Amino acid sequence: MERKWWQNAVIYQIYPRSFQDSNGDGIGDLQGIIQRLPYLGRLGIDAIWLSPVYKSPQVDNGYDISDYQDIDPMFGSIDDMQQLIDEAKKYNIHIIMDLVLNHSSNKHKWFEEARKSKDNPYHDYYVWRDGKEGVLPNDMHAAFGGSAWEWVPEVGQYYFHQFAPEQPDLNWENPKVRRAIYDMILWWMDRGVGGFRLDVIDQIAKEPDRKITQNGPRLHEFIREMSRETFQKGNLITVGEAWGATPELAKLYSNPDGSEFSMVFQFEHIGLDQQEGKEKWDLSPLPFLKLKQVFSRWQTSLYNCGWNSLFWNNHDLPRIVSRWGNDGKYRVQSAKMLAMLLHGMQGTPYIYQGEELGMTNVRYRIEDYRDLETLDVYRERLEAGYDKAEIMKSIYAKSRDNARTPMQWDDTKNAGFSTGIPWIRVNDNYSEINAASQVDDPDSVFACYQKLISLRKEYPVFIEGQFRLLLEEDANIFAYERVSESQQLTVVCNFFDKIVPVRDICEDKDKKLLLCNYKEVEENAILRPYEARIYLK
Ligand code: TEU
Ligand code: CA
Repeated sequence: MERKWWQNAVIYQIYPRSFQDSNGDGIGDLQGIIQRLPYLGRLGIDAIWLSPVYKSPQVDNGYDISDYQDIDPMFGSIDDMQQLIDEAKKYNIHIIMDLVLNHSSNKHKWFEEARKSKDNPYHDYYVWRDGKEGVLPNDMHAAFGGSAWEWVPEVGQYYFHQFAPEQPDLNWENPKVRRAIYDMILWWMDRGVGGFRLDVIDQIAKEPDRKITQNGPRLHEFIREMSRETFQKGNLITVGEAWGATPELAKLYSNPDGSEFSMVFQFEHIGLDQQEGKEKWDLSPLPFLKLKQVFSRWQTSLYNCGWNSLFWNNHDLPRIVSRWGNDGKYRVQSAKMLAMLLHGMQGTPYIYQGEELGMTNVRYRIEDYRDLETLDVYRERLEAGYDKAEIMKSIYAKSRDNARTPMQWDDTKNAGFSTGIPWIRVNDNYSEINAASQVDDPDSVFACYQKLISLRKEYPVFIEGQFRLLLEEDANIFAYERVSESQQLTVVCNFFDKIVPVRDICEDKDKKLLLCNYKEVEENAILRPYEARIYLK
């Protein structure tokens, strides 16, 4: 298999506004990230996925872009951005920019022109429908609540927005829009970025008259054109966010011929702990056997014909140690187990800021939440008569702000994140959970991630080995093997807080223990709470 650099790589996602503040305004920024490059170099990651830092009114924390080729002053300047790209290279770290191409901000000059009149040259950069005020084109809903249609009296039309009204959908049917986007991507490539993450990319070929949002008929045509016109001119990593992806579609998205992307983020595992056909707020216990089946299907489906991304967390998701691990007595063991389980699989692993420390969810008063999606659901469900305690239970479990509390650097004020007042409250547990207390501790969660990153570089079987699920029906253990011509990995994880028997998997004397999340293996025949082991043969 001709290997690409990103197949050996481990990617670290930074949510800039919560990572490191360098000028005391309580908001993380680019100079703060530059200050923390030595920490990221020590962790051993190969690239940073940077959530948006472009000019933006910040309605959706930067996922509403008003200038794709300039940096919002709250994060710094375009010179700071270039400095980060150049400085990161000294640590062999590529910078991956987050491209939000499904929609722009309503403050983008394109939209400000487009809304002036129907014959404005930018009008068809967006998706408009004639209508009468109060008579919606159809009953489509937006992801952040309310109708997907917004009335503009000046033109006597509605525009389409899959997200907030301040995030009007771009019209990809218009070749001028596509050309402007490709020129912008090439501009970033010329500045030396190492790749792109493409926000909700499977929603760009929308057809609202047929109520199509994901996987529209022209989607792969648009993606292939964009790839030809831009990505294929460089040696980039490209990862598309595709909530509607299936393994079959992922074979197109991550075709080794490079015709579309390197890989996609698919979310089948992420949706498992919500009630069927409902929203993420409608909680349901994790079906563990199904989790194993989902991972196994994605691993086997893409083997030798595509490529997986591997992730538990991102800036939209609750923190995995609270979600499917144990953020109390077994926080360290379960955080390590989840890391070992994921990093032993085939694909490119993504570490979300703070995941490498075992950072946890929060339980704030509603006044302390900042995310519009959280505040929308609180208001909507209160108005709909839901019990307030039930609403807060959903918010504690699934609010995106769980991932957006400031990075916990040390046990000084504001966890060393800012000398000012942080834009969002720091998690109260920062004095126990922080980088300073872990970077020199060989038994820390941080050290476990460092080890996993180095093992991936040392043993080719992590990259090449064929995945096979073991103990498929075991209700407590997630075990699999990875087999290449010369090596074999066996990964065995107890997913729960109790002692469980493990049959002969660990008995094989030819297997060398590469990593365990307890100080040592006492008894081969059992796994302690959240115990995980990686063997090499
Ligand atoms: O997220 C896409 C998306 O669908 C998520 O908003 C998801 O539906 C939600 O988080 C589940 O609770 C991307 C970005 O990652 C997200 O931060 C943006 O808000 C969204 O697109 C709009 O750009
Ligand atoms: Ca700042």
